[in-house]
Amino acid sequence: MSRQELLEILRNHLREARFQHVQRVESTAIELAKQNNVNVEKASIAGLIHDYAKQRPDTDFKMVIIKKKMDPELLKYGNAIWHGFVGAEMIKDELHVWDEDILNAVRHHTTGAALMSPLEQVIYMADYIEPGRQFDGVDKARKVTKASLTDGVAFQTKQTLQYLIENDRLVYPKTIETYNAWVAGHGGKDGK
Ligand code: DGI
Ligand code: FE
Ligand code: FE
Repeated sequence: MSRQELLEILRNHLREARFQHVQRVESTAIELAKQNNVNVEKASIAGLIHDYAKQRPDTDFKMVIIKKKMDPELLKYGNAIWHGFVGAEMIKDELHVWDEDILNAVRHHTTGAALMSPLEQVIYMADYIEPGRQFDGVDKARKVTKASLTDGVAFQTKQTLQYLIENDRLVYPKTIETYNAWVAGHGGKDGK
């Protein structure tokens, strides 16, 4: 499938604001890929498709979780967690993307993971710092990520967990694994 064909599919799947977001994530991912010796074409594809499933109804996600015998714990969560983990399955079935590095970048773009390939790190960060993002600390996040991709991952992970706790949100276990590996494991007093 050409980039143009993929863009048409995404345009039909996503609301305009979300369609613009994924194109900004693509540009940011390409930039980060070049700076970090990551495959630029994979960064482009993963950036474009990372939110492919974001606008699907909850019933679609629940059906896939059950049909594919995914972890039933997933059913306790919602769109924020499903659109990555379950979205990757929809991408395989509907877009026929089979590259596991790209699929893992989609799976882990919201929660991160203890082990993330450089491509996964690029997509995790590009989604967080793309030029349309506006939140307290985004400029710091951009600066840290430009200096060091892995420091960017640690920065986002800490901010996100703090945000979830402050708002009494359900924390997906993978989010805690990411925190333990990337924040507590790096220079903290329990760290290596
Ligand atoms: O899809 P986007 O809006 O572009 O961005 P995203 O996929 O990174 O989603 C961000 C949202 O996901 C943000 O509101 C925080 C939320 N999130 C991240 N980790 C967790 C989480 N929500 C819950 N409930 N639990 C988590 O562990
Ligand atoms: Fe997302
Ligand atoms: Fe996104």
